[in-house]
Amino acid sequence: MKVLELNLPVTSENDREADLLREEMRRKGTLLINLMSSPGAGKTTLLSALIRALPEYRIAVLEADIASSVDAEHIEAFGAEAVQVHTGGMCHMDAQMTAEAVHAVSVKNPDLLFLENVGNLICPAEYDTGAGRNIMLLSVPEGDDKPLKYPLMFEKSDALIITKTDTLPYFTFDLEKCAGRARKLNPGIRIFPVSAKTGEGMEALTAWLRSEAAAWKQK
Ligand SMILES: Nc1nc2c(ncn2[C@@H]2O[C@H](COP(=O)(O)OP(=O)(O)O)[C@@H](O)[C@H]2O)c(=O)[nH]1
Ligand SMILES: [Mg+2]
Repeated sequence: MKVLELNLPVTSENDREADLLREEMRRKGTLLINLMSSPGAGKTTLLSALIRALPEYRIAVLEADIASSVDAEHIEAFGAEAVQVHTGGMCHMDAQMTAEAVHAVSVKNPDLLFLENVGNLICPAEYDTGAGRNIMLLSVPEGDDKPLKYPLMFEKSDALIITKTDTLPYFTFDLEKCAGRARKLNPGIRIFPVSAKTGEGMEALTAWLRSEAAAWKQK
C-alpha cells in the first residue's frame, strides 16, 4: 500500500529552523513572543499599551502583514523599533521568515521581541515560528464559541488574552464559558481578560510577561 506523506518534509524543515531560532534567542536572552489573532482583535493596540507599561524593557516588534506598514508606523510612534514584513500573500509567518525579520532588528538583544503575526485564526497556528511563547488574542465581539471552531490556536498558545472587555455589556460573551472551552483544549493555558482601552487587566498581564522574560533569561 502506498502512503504519501506530502506535508512532512516542509513541516519538519520548518520545525528544525524554528528550534534553531529559539536556541539563538535563548543565547541572546531575548524572549520572542508570537502574537496571533483574527484581524482587528486588538494586537497592535495591546502592543502599544505594553510598550508604555514596560518602560524598563528593551522592546522591538516585528509586524507581519500582506500589505501596508500602518501597524509598524503605529508602533514606532510609541517609541519601539518596528520591522515591517510583507509576507508575499502568505497567511502566516514560518520560522525562516521570522528569522529573517529577527535579524533585521537593529536593537541589540532586546528583552522582548514581539511578532504580530498575520491576522487570522487558522494558518498562523500551524507553523512554529521559533518563538519562545505563543500568545493568542480573542476579542469579546468575536464571540465565546471560537475555541470550538478554531481549536488548534487555543491548543498551541501559552496564554489567551481576551481583549476589549470594556465591550462586555454590549455583547453576549460568557467569559467563564470561553475560559472553560479554552482550558478543555489546553489545561495549562493562562487566561488574561484585558481592555487596552480602560487598562483593566493589564497589570496581571504585565506581571506574567515580566516573570516569563525573567525565566527565559535564566534557563
Ligand atoms: N473598545 C475597545 N476597542 C479596542 C480595544 N483594543 C483595540 N480596539 C479597537 O479595535 C480595532 C482593531 O485594533 P487593532 O489593534 O488594530 O487590531 P489588530 O488588527 O489585531 O492589530 C481598533 O479600532 C482599536 O481601536 C479595546 O480594548 N477596547
Ligand atoms: Mg495590527
